[in-house]
Amino acid sequence: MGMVEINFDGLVGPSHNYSGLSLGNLAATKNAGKIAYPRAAALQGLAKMRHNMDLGLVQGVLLPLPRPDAAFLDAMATGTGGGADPALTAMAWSASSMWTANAATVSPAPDTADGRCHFSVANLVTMPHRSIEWPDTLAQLRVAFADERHFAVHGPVPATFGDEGAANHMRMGPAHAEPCVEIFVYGRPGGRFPARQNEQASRAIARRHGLAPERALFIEQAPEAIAAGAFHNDVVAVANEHVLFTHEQAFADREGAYAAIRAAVPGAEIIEVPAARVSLADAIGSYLFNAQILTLPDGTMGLVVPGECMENPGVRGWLDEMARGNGPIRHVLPVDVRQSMANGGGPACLRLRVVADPDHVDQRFLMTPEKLESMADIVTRHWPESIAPAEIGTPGLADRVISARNFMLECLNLKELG
Ligand code: SUG
Repeated sequence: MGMVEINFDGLVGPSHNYSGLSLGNLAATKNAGKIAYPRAAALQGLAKMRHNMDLGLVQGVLLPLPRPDAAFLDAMATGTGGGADPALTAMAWSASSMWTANAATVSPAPDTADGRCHFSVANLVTMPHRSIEWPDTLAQLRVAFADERHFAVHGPVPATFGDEGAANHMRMGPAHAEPCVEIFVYGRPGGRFPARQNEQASRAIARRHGLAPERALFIEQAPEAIAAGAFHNDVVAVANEHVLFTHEQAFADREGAYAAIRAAVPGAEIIEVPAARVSLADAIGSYLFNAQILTLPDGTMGLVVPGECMENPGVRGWLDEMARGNGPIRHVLPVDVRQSMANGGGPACLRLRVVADPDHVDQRFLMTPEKLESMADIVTRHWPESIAPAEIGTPGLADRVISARNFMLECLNLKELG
């Protein structure tokens, strides 16, 4: 088929819950302790996949990791019964692997020295509940992208340096299948909230992926953006081909960042949303930038935004104007991912972008309309309808969560991930 962008969405796992585990993620903190709806959450995610498939795009999926994480509970020498530490229990139950933008950093084949698509699984060390994801994520990536003629899947960079994957990485250039410039955005520690992406981690990834120095830019995220709740760059900026869609306050040195991008990417178009039109608080509250910019089959671009953007008059007004204007993004496409949004995960968090020939990927991870229907059926039959905080850690629910995932693995013929 040739190289295309494939979005690998994380299927929302059956243990999806609101435990407020991410300091600096304002939505997750605000919704801590609420009742979660895993079945509705997974169906919303599947509907988003269907939406993008209906646009004529190739869609992939990554599966939830085994939860509760028994190996973690075992290593922490805490049981699952009465005396267990509730904080550790919540970590072991988190369905946070749904946000596959944090699974890995991906450098597609046209950008790398050996002409293979490179993956580095993210260590996610800043948040304890996320630091336990990478071994199972790595195992899954090694199955999905097993063909070593086309893919190289690396382990994490040392835990000394926090790495949160593609959420802090953008790629700009003439077209997905052509050599592009990779932009790594890192945070400087010392602010009110943790800076989750360390510059050294980003630089190590660029080196191990074999990016030519002139094809890698390293840009500091604005400390005020992190302090306002932009715990990843993809909460305030997103890029596609020659287009960067960004909030005015995304980068520490705005002018310097734009100049570097314009110098490295011929024809770069920067769509900046001024703070005077949409404040940082409104951008973060609506998740305007946690959007997918998709190149549609007719060559135009569409912006897949969370439905929440339509509820904020300032954001909506800005989007309406943009779509009517002469710019490269002509279609605004709202989707409902409210269950994920309440934990700080919008449309862009839920997907890992890979540029590859779909024929080279393990077909079990590629969606078809029939597969989507079968998966929706399993979710409807086996995913818990709701999870209240008091139920987290109970043996009955643990059994349901484990067996729900097993049904899905069976359906996709992926029992080796068990
Ligand atoms: O790491 N939320 C995730 C949201 C990740 C969003 N990803 C991107 N921006 N790409 C996080 O903060 C909350 C889970 C809880 O609190 O139970 C959580 O992990």
